[in-house]
Amino acid sequence: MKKKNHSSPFKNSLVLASTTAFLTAGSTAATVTLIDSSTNNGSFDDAITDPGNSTGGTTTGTGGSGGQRYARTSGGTIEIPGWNISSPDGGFWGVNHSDSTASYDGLQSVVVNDNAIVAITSQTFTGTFAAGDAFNFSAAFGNRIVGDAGTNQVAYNLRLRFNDTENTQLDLVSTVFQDPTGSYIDYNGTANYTGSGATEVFLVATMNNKLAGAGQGMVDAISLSYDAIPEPSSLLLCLLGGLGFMHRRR
Ligand SMILES: [Ca+2]
Ligand SMILES: [Ca+2]
Repeated sequence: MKKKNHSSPFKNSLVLASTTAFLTAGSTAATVTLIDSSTNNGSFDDAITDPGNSTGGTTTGTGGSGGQRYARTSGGTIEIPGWNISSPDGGFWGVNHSDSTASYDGLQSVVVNDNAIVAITSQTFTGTFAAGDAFNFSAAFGNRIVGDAGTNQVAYNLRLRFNDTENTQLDLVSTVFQDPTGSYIDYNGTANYTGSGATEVFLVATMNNKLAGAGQGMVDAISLSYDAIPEPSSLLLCLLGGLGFMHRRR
């Protein structure tokens, strides 16, 4: 025998109304953009004027299509808008554009040549972060083949570091990229903050090109934003409001 459905269409409509109110309240938390192509130089394309601490082993100039080029071969730091770029052990690395495959977004990207590891550190962002806050990210990782028959491997990592007592770190991406054709790949995703009480966060991107092959690694088009979890008090008020609405209508 078929079970009788005791729910009336009217009651179902009340549940729907309550659910809609809940979702509306939850979505009012604004997305805060920390890095994208137009915020804090996520495309690495902002004009570079006399980057600090770029003496010694530095070559500067204009890339093949008009982008700027600041490269180093002896360690140190290149300071560009929004970022500090450093290499602990030399090699050839920097902000570069020399041909049509060297940038994913605009004219400039960060490049690491063979036998170098590069750390790309964002400026520090302040906020009030709570466990569960969602950090949304994307980046394009490039593999540019330079005379090595497509064997080049580059290890890429994006990591968030928070200033809480737990020293929370979130690994957003950790991967080794090898593409015999030379190309970019897109990464995007979301990671939830797991610590408590952080008031500052910054992003560290690293490229390790000491793996197989002598090509170049590149990173471009980094974006980072976060959505704060709704305050518990507002969730509770919303839930109570929904229940009260249902009660009045019964
Ligand atoms: Ca770019
Ligand atoms: Ca390599």
